[in-house]
Amino acid sequence: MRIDILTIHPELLESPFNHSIIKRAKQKGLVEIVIHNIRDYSTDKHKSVDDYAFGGDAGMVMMCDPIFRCIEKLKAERHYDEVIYVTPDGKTLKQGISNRLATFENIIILCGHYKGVDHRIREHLVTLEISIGDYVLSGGELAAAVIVDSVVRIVPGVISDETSALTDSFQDGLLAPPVYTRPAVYNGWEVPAVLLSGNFKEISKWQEDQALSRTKLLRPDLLND
Ligand code: 6GU
Repeated sequence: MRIDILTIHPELLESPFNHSIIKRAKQKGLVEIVIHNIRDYSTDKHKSVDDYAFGGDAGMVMMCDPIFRCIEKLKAERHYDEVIYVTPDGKTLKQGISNRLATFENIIILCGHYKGVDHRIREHLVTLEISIGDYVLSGGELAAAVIVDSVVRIVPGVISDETSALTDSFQDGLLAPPVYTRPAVYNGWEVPAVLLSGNFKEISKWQEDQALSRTKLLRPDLLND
């Protein structure tokens, strides 16, 4: 899978993709993440990427031309399954969206800043708009990093223990059960006895019961979706 990210702050995206699971996915050749500085596609002598909003509103708007030129260059090189714009007024990211994105060959993620991008980019080039939740961020870069992380970790082959990704919270619509490691008693605090029993049928049943009761208690909204 190839992910192209368009931003005016490429430095914000240097670190998140060079650690842990995403780093290993890149090393294994399972994903390629390419960051593009939108400013490199500006054609005026000041390398402008934004301008005043029509209508007299305060704040700057990201201009069409550099974004258009960058997207058109990429589209001439390969087919893209989605051109995603990260924005607080997009569809809220859920596991199901990440699962679908993980099946794609190539995607573009456009990060907005200031008051956002010229709406004509959204109307004519963007195919999917995603928000990561109901709060405002300074720009789309951290949201893009969240989306990429949630997608890359479920690309087949990325997590070597295939079952591990499938037992994540949300993957079955429920929160994950509690987990423990050695020692079996710490400070007098005991690990639930069933987990030490070696009875895998009983252990599975306990984990399923825990997942359901914790979801009912902590996120009852998930059970109605
Ligand atoms: Cl995708 N972008 C910005 N700027 N703020 C957000 C967001 C995205 N999702 C939630 N808040």
